[in-house]
Amino acid sequence: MAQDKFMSDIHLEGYTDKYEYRQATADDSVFAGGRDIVSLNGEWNYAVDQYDTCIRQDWYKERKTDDKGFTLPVDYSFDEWETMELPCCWNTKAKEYLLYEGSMVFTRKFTYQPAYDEEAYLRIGAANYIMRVFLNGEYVGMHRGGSTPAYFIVTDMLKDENRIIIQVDNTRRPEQVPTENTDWFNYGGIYRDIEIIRTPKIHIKDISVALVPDGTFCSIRAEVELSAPIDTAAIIGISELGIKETIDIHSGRGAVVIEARPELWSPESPKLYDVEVSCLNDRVADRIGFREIAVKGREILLNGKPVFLHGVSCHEDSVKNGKALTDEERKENIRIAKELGCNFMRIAHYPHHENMAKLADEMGMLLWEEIPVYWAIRFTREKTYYDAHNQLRELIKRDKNRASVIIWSVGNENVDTDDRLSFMKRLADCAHEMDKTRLVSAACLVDGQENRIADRLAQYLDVIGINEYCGWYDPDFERLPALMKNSAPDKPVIITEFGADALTGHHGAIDEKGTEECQAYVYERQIEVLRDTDNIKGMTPWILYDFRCPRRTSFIQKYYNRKGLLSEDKSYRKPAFYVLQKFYNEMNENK
Ligand code: GCB
Repeated sequence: MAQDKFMSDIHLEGYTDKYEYRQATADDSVFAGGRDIVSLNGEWNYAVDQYDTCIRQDWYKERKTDDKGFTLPVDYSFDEWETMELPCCWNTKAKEYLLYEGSMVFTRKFTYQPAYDEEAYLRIGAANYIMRVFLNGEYVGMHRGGSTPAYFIVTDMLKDENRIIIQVDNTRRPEQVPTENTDWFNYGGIYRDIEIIRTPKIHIKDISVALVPDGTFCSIRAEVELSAPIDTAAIIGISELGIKETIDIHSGRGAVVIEARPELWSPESPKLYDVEVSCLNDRVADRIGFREIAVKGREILLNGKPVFLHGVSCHEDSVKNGKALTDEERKENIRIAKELGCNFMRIAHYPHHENMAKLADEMGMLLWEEIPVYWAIRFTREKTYYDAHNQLRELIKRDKNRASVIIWSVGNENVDTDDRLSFMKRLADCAHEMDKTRLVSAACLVDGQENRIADRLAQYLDVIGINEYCGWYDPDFERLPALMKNSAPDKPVIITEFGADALTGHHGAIDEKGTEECQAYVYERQIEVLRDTDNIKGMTPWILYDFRCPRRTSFIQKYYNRKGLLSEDKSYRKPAFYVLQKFYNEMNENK
């Protein structure tokens, strides 16, 4: 028997198939605000598991003896493994892990006091890209997608003393979202919080609270979803507005529209209200801002007034912490963007930590959030669509109560083929259907032949994002005014990218690529054209600071994309920073 098992472990090709079921999706999430939470962050034992032996041999079963009771050899020793402080990206923890791609196995023990009549959700904020979770000798489930949270109900598996094992696999694969080829670093690890969310058995599963987007700013809509299809009532309270309303719940769902005149949220005045929802013996809370974002003709309207989005793009990247930024680093990014004169950030190219939107709510910064439908996705593969669709839904569910988030982006720079069009139209439709309080966009390519904005996806978007690199990949500057002249989109356009590489301290002539002077010159020329183009309603130049990038190997780049306005450690502002700052300041003064 043991011998048979050994043979199947080493010969089985489809060893991952047995873990394809119980995939956590957006439908499994639970609203976490204001709840009792047990953190599992901290020291975990770990091992690099390059050959996936953990899942080939089902280590989680901790099989110690064979059928006859003889002791079996094992290939792991969980509690003697080295430890790593989670959450983190393993790449930044030791030199030998910097370029490691593959599987790592993490495990720890923890105590827990199960309560009567409770539900316990294990939430993992993000693990890149596939994770498989095991608890107390059982398979819990798996999750796909490297930047959105996974939720698993573990109520019946929890004991006083527990052993959890999480296998994380960050192998790049062409069928994933993103694919194996991106212009950013493929960090690995469990790099966002690991926690158990405790709720009553019947509980509030989700709440959505927002200003009714009808241009009158005088009502708030609250929607509640329960974990069970029962008839009951919930109560929403916003004490600062004197609101305490009953929400009738039928078959586990209910909504109410409440007359209210909240102070409107904006980057200049980021007013937030404490909101509470209770139902039966459950209660959740959030801090929510009320604002309206809309498009009228070629204008973007914030709270009914035209707004120009002075923005900048930003990756989730840090020299020290990879994608596992600290809140202090996130605040610093927002602070620097503000110093630049920004009211808007494009947080590219995947969902960043949810605290980014929470901090943007508090500090007053509009956000563009994106899913990693990036470059050459397998647009014909239905399972790939399902993955992208689920990541989009997980993101919208996670951040839908954040006033700062005004745009969902369904992708970046995908060639305009029929297959791509139908894939991304479905995503845009999904975002529109799930959320009536935000705009939907994508960062599109220019039609290079015709030098026109002509992406067919634009008809399904509220705002057109355009990446153009005149003065850089497209060295002829004259193509930029021509592009603007050739295009007459009937919607607002945001230039979601332009830019140029510059290595800190590298000087030369304006036409010498990679110098600070060349980058500043590209910014000057771009601004000259864009400032006078009527339907450009925003821009998010590429990018706030240099970020790690394995594709970039020149002596200027040294494995970094150098299009940052600041150096990778943010200690140095390149001259282009001041060029953009001057332009934004002028615009802000002339408002
Ligand atoms: C782009 C991509 C972005 C790259 C950038 C570049 O168009 O959207 O991910 O990093 O260009 O630097 O080439």
